[in-house]
Amino acid sequence: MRDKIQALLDEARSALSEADTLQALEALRVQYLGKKGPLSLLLRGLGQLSAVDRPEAGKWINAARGEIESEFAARETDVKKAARLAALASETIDVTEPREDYQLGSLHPISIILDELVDLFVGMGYEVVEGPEVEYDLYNFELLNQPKHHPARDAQDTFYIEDNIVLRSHTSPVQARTMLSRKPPIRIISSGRCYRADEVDATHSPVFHQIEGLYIDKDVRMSDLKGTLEAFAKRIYGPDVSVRFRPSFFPFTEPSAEVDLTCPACKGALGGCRVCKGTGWVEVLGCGMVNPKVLELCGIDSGVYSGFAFGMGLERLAMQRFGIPDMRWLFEGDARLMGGRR
Ligand code: 2NM
Repeated sequence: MRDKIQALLDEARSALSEADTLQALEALRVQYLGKKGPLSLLLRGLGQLSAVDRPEAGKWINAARGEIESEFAARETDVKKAARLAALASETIDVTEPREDYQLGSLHPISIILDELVDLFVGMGYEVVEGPEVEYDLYNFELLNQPKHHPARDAQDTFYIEDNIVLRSHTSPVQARTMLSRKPPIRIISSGRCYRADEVDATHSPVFHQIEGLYIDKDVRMSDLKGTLEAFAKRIYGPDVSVRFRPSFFPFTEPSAEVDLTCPACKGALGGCRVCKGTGWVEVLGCGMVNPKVLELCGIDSGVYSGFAFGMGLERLAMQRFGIPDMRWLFEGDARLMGGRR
């Protein structure tokens, strides 16, 4: 009996050591520990032994059963661990492996233009100032010499939140806030999203971006404005660009001017091109000497100080620079506009 059990143990052990899947283990479990397995048979056969031998034999059988069960458990742990290691090895993903069709993105055209302008004006000593996009009527209009019933305040052009609160229609309220809170010399640029109730088309968007500059000190003259904007034009468009000032009107500046540059696409060639509509010139910005009324409204003595201001739309600059024919392209998020390339 003892030998029989020992042989059975040896056999089970060697079978176990060769089982390397959970299925194989389960099959062996049925084979050795199942109701029809050898141990069960031996147990059932106990009745044929003498009463003297029976308890001893019962102990052996149960001890063998315990042994086999614990070896099964140990083997099961090993097999599971091996299976997990194999899975880890075969399912490994090398996240550093480069894709062949990798798309390199780039900044949005508006961001490229803005970064460049901020760089330029910061280099000239200007400081970037930000302000709220939801603005009081006071800062957006009143202090900028656009009293109630001024045509530019028409509800058709401006998004009203409440009677006296609007979505800013330009970034000038940031300039007004700065004039009120600081003493000259003031040399700032402000930029960001602006809002006007325009229908969407190839040249209009209800959300657009402006950058504006303001310089206030003693003895600031129109010639300073012209020099500053010529430096801006040559730095952004190259030394060959020509700058043209045309008289214009803005309520917050007097005198006011609009500034044209020789077309960056055709360089002002005779006959022009699509970008400049055949004129050889493109309009880039508005500017002027800050209206003394605005200085006074913003707490600056116009008898002592003078200043200039200028403002430009980033969409128009980006369209001219990158040859984008339709402003909607700037807002639609098409990856081709973001420099996606292989
Ligand atoms: C423009 C054109 C002309 C401007 C004026 C001011 C302020 F606050 F100083 F009065 N800020 N920006 C200005 C002047 C803006 O944009 C086309």
